[in-house]
Amino acid sequence: MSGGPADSYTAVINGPQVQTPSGISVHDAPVRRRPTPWRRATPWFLAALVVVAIGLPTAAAASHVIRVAPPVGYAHPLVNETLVNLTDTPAYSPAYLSTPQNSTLELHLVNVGMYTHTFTLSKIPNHPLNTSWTPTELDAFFNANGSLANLSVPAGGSVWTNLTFNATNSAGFDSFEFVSVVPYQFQAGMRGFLNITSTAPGLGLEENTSVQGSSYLFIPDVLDANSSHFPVNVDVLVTNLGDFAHTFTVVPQSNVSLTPGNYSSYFLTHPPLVSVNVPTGDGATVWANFTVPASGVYEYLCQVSGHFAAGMFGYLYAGVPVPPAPPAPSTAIVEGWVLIGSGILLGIGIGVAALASFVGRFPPAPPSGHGGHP
Ligand SMILES: [Cu+2]
Repeated sequence: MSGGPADSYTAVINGPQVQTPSGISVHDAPVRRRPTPWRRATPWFLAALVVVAIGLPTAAAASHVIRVAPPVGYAHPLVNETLVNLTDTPAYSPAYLSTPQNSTLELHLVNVGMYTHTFTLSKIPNHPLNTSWTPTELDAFFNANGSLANLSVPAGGSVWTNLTFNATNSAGFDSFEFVSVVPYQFQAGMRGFLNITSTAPGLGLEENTSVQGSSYLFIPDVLDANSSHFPVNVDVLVTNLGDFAHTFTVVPQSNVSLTPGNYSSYFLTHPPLVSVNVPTGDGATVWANFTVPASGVYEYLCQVSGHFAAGMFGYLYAGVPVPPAPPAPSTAIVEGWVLIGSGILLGIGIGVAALASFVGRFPPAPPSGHGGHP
């Protein structure tokens, strides 16, 4: 960006010299070609332009990030028409999709970032891709195995696609990984999973959560089992995003909040609705299929020693509304300061330019030995 102004700067200085008629004596030239005040201020305007050039994209990026902040932590309802945002994090939001077998999933892919992303869906079910692969190795995998979808979505772009899952490409409880094959986006975490449920639409509910071993979290830590009839069957696909073993254990009574100190003794007399061991290994999955007896809020947690205390729990909202998503204040505050900083940079640039143009109005002191008179 700074190349443009620098080029025009050179043209302004060189122009009069190039056009100087050959008949004019050399010592006349400095007097006749003395820069006008505005031309003298040109370098300062260019300096201000550089400051502006630095400040503007930063400000744009900051406001952009605020706009695309994904609603982390909340489950999506089971629908066949699904909106997926592609962000510069880089990430998919949501990263977990589901559709019943023998259904068509209408995907609306919206790139809310400033970089191109792809939605590339692996053809091989239940086969997590290796995040330590290089971009070349990732390309080699898709070249060798093909893909169910491979869509490039440009910055600000929007693409619709229909994906049909039947006995040909999905035999049942399958999970297909989707990634961005733009170099280093998959490696930076741009991956998600499309899960095929065997639950017929309308007969039950299906949700997804994943466990993150490194920071002891369920993502999301809120599941929405939006049903009007009870009891209802709920299927939760749990995906391990880390290397540690975990459990997905649902408290049998609604509106009971256990603590790390009392959950073990509580479960002795109140067996969980379900408790599944989440297999170790990044991308490993297990289904938790259970029946929710009545509406209410059901806590779920990990029973591995120390994990609950470290924050590994969440809540399943069954037939009751999920509370609104909390804002993400930390990033907003940081980005607010970036905006303010950019504004200050812009102000300094304008101030420098104004001052320089004012100072530039005064002619320089005449050189010694050369009077202004002939
Ligand atoms: Cu755990």
